[in-house]
Amino acid sequence: MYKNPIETKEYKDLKKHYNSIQKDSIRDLLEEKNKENTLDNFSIESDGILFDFSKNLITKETINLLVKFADSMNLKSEIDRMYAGKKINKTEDRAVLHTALRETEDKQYSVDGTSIMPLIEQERNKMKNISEKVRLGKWKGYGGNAITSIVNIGIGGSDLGPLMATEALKAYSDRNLSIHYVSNVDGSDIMEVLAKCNPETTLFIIASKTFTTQETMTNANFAREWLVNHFDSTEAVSNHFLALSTNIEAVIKFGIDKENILEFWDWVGGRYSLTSVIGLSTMISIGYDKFYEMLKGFNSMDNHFRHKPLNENIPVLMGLLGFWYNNLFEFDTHAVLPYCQYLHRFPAYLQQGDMESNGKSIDRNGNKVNYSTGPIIWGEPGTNGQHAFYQLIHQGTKIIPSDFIGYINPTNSTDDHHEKLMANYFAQTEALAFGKSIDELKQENIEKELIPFKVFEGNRPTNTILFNKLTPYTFGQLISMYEHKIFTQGILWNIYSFDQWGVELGKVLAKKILPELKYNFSEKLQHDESTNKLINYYKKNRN
Ligand code: G6Q
Repeated sequence: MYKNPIETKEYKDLKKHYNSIQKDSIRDLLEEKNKENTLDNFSIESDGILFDFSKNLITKETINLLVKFADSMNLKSEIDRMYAGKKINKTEDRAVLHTALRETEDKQYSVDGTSIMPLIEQERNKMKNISEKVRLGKWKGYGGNAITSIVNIGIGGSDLGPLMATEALKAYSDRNLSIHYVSNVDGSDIMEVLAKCNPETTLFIIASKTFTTQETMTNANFAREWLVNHFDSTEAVSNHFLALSTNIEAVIKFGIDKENILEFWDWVGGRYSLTSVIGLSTMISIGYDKFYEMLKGFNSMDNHFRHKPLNENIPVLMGLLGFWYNNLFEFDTHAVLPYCQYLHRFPAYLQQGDMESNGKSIDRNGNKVNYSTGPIIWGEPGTNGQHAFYQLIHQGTKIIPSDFIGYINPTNSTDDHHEKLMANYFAQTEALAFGKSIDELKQENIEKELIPFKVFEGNRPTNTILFNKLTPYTFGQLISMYEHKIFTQGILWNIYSFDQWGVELGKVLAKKILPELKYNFSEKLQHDESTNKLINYYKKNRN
């Protein structure tokens, strides 16, 4: 039996502590009441990352109690169980070993008593060979032309990770190659991408763990037809199609050559698969060496998470602070705000990582939970978000704890863009924490009637995450950091973070309705009245 978190003594102690400090402000906590709360107590520097959590509604005692709570939920031994290859994804009877994918030293990871390191190395070498061949112009299409466009067809975990990473690391990419991503079963997605591609020079990567996903298979078949029509030969498929999958049989059935299949395994979850062969499009874009550098960054943070004591452990502290706000203050959402244009898809990626992992309401004992679990994750890059939704974060009725991610050195040297970007970055967390008081406004001679509208209460919690520069290495550290935050919270909430039955249901339901949408389907619809009516309206008006 796993413990119900809110029935532990440690949670109750936390709750008592919350009751005693909940009315305090960040300003008081940081500046006045508790002089021992110096920045040193609330920031961690590790392998080039500064994680500053001083602008939170916490005292040192909060952190002590949160860490004790994590201990009571056996966080440390659960981390060890993951690394030991135990089948912690119980409802799917699978181990969870994405950390092995970025192991750069010769550590032994095994599943069911068999080492998985040789498998990982074998596939990584295949990725290396393919990406080098493409990047050197040696991968030729059926007509003898070098490949210049890569189209990754996949969805969810087989799309968001490589897409986000390729965008994030664009500055390190080979600009002679264009990398595209098709995910949606809205045909406009693939049509717009194909319009930019020449069949002679296009390589399709079909990325699907199961190789049965409706969206991906529809787009893959469409792409295949587009290519075969052009060359008027099915033989062309071997020069233009690769597959990344765990389902080798289905790939072969689709018609992709065995040597063009890169494999991964059921102990790699879709949303944790970026460092598996699913990252091939990113490797083609930035090259093997940079990809390997990225893996090292991942590995550095993996080791930090695995070995650091809980109170010095960045992902653990992020997870605990999230728990503090989610379960004690009952704040429902969490914003992730990268001050970095290259990370513009990071919030979307994290939405899947976090919400698909911890959006659960059944605990590991199979019981419905009686407490809140995963928050709503959202965000946009700064400063764009400042001109859109920050109004609500500053002055709305909802409190939204936020992560501010920034880089000390810019990727591109321009005039003073970067100082302006970072001035905003620092100013926002300052304003969110300390606000603007009536007295300050009076001192600024603001008209009396306008003062209430211009008051900022402040007291909005933020984390400041500062890296030296966006490189493949620091990018790896960042992603791993959030992956382990998600793991931590799953343990604190006593839920299974690595299954996704909610996603599976959608896959089944859509398959049932599909034949009913055909014009010649004449049987009586068997849905509820609302759905029947909508389907009939659709069919009546479909050209
Ligand atoms: C990820 C989820 C889900 C999955 C997609 C695509 O963790 O399981 O997002 O990645 O549904 O699945 P396939 O890779 O099997 O096509």
